[in-house]
Amino acid sequence: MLINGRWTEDWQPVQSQDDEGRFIRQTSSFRHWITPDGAPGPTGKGGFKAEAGRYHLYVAYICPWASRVLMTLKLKGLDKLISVSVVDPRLSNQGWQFGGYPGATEDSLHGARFLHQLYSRADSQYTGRATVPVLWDTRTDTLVNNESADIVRMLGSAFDHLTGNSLNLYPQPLAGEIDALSTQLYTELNNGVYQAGFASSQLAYEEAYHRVFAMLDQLETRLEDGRPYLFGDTLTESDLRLFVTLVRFDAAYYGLFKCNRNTLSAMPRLRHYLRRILALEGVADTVNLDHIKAGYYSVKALNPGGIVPLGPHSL
Ligand SMILES: N[C@@H](CCC(=O)N[C@@H](CS)C(=O)NCC(=O)O)C(=O)O
Repeated sequence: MLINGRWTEDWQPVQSQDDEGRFIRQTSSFRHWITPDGAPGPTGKGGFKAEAGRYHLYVAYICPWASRVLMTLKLKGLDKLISVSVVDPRLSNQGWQFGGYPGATEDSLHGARFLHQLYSRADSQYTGRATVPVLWDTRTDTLVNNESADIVRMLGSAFDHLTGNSLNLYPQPLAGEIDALSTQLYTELNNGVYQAGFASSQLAYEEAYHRVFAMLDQLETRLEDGRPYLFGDTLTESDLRLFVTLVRFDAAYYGLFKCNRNTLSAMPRLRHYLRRILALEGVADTVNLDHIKAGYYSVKALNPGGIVPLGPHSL
């Protein structure tokens, strides 16, 4: 991680943990918002006006949080207004790095070798981990926001006057329910699989395992009435949250994270739901199964030999 803007030790997957060995994820620290006119958003400072060609996004295809931002970019037709760099899926001793892997890119803005260089460029005293996604402002040469929940929300509406895209992933009448379900999806599932995978005690692993499958069972039941999306006919942020974990489940979480009561392919409604979202225009471009497998299985603490499983071959 970075301490006062300097890279200090080899990258480790576990960020912090509690006394019982439960994995704890770091909270994000750059929280400015792009808005239509540059007025300040709910957090951070103003000055980040929605403009074509001004912003750049750094992502990893392996990362579910970065991927939901990429999905938003595609679904909202923003990929022509906001450029993207993709890190190498394999974590190095200095965390995310650029180039050198099929489908990854260089840092087209700064030519950085490691993602952490962007964090210390934005804040020379930054202390913390260098995570994806990163939303970068080329005008002021700084990091706007590194919290995917914020980025999904702001990309969901800030550029609508420029794109004419009216897809609303956060409709006001559903806002309360979306927030409640999103919190539950995050704790039980999106982060729940990581808590199973990175648990450092049997107790912490089993707790997380049971919570993951209780949530999946609950979702399988929710889809029983044939609804296409979690809230019926309307695709929302919650569907993006769920999709990114489902699409990684059989390839990474089932094996590497020991979430192996059953594969997702054994849950017919969730499987159909996954395929339905994957078929939406642009979404398949955000899913790279090869990066997902290579990335997760590069975490030496969980897979010291670095062997990447051959299957599954498709979703
Ligand atoms: N709160 C962040 C979490 C992002 C996150 O944890 N990203 C992971 C990859 S899935 C990461 O970059 N980890 C690198 C590290 O912790 O050093 C968000 O949702 O945007």
